[in-house]
Amino acid sequence: MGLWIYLDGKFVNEKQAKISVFDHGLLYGDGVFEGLRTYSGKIFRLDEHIERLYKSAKAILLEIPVSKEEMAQIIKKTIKKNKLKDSYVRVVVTRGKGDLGLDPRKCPQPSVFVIASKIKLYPEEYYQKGLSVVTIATRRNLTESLNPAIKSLNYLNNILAKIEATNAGAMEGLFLNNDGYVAECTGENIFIISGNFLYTPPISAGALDGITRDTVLQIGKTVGLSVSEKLLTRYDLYNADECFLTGTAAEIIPVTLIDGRIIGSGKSGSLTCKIREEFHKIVLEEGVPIY
Ligand code: PXG
Repeated sequence: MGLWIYLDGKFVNEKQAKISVFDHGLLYGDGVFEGLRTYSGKIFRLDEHIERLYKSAKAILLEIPVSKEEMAQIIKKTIKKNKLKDSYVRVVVTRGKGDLGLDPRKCPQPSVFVIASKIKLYPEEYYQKGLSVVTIATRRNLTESLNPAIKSLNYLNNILAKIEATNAGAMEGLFLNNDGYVAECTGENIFIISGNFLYTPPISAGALDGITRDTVLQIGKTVGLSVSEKLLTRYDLYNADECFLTGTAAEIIPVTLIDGRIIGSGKSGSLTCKIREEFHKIVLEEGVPIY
């Protein structure tokens, strides 16, 4: 049967879900996207994801052809149509079809599509033993060039980083910004715990304003940690008691090896485990019901 895909106002079977070779999303990476999760039939932080999508679009002067309310309905309908309860949802808005040439004015009609599918997580063992991370030579895009706060279809900076990490035999790559401070990983934000402090780099260091990141900052406070956004160096990471990554796909995953340095006990720290438990409670309690 295959999945039902929402594509420009219609539901089509995945085999029929096709985009033109003249779409500037494909030709130039000109477009924006979001990745959401549903847990037990509820969409986690739907409004926040929609807000971020429209902010990304505004930053690249792309007018999304449906309202935020319509977008919320489209997302819900796509999940329903595929009868999913625990899913990963990808929302994409491309610049649309246009003649060759960079100028976005060549593209009169942006395309919107939504894929609701199953999510593949890291194998469970990594949530216990943690990931190995290496610093990569490729620097995070300058905020003044292609701001990492924009979730654009142009993810080559991240893909190059992922390739470097894989080539180095690590599970994830750590991005530094052009000043040498820690920015984020290829598709996750990064946190450390030192004593009673929970730290993560500020968005201005070259990170995406992660929705899981925001949730974890709130959880940190409720579990009694002093939470702060601070510029971090690799030295801070190497000497942290605990380190973990956050993202919609990975949720909260410990990091136990960075550039060959064992972090903390070398397995998931107790506070990381606690934050993860709290996160799992929140995703089941909160969220917008689909059914
Ligand atoms: N940094 C970057 C560069 C990301 O792309 C995050 C941090 C975490 O943000 P959220 O809001 O998810 O906590 C991301 C998110 C995918 C996929 O399909 C990518 C992300 C999220 C979900 C799926 O590759 N990136």
